[in-house]
Amino acid sequence: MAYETIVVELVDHTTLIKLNRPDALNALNEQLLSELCDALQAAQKNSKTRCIVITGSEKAFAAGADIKMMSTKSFVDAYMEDMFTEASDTIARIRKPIIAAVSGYALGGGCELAMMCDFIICSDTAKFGQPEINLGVSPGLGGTQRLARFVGKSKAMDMNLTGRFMDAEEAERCGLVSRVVPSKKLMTETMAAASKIAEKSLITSTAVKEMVHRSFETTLKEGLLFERRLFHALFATEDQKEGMNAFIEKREAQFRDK
Ligand code: DAK
Repeated sequence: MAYETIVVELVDHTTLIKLNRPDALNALNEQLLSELCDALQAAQKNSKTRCIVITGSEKAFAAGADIKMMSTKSFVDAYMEDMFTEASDTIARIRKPIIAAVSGYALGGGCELAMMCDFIICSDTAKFGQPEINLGVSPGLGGTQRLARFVGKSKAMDMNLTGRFMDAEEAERCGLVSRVVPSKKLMTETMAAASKIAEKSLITSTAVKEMVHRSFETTLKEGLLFERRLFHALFATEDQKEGMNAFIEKREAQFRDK
């Protein structure tokens, strides 16, 4: 598929997806989301891809869903088209690790897209927000749900009710992002993190992703059982033998995803 709103590149074992609607600060429209989903599914299928990075431009990761596209929609349009549900489900079904590299604005659907990734690395220029309330709507892709789980009720209420933006330092302090790096180093740091992940057994990184995601879906007791059972299952892999033998033999492990 030839893409018009994203740029996709395979760098070593990382599929790098760059949102590319500079005139609209990467606002998410149907075409962009459809191309993003296509690229993610292709990366999931591509045996060379072991990690995925989604990024935007220096000015904006994404300034939200496309307001111009949404402005004329009626309730019936939004409800019957089930706007964005397919994209949201598709992103959630990707099993390989996904990192969001955020510079500049990550607002509304942009903040929600970043939160759908497995973790966020941001530059010191990043600004996160759920300003939908200023448009007379609410978030629709997790801005009230994921944000509350990630940063707690008080901050989620503050962000969603006032529509204010959160800077990078606050985002790191409250656990929304895993690291803040200088703007110029955003892509090198993120790609280095992706390379680190790519070195691991894909079976293990897939299992770990599933385990952490399960922690948001279930009770602690069930989550711990799920973790333990998958942990037990990993002893059936050659990669477990290789990883442990490599440690004992004081050498780097060579994982083969077997
Ligand atoms: N949509 C469309 N165009 C946008 C846009 C957006 N979200 N954000 C920016 N742009 C466009 C601007 O209109 C402008 O285009 P031209 O006027 O040049 O044609 C261009 O990008 C540059 O923007 P500015 O001139 O405004 O640039 P500034 O540096 O002055 O300001 C800004 C940057 C990010 C502070 C400002 O652009 C801004 O406030 N943007 C809107 C942010 C926002 O409100 N985002 C939330 C959007 S609502 C759903 C699920 C999710 C959602 C909806 C439905 N369902 C499941 C149904 C999500 C909703 C949202 O995200």
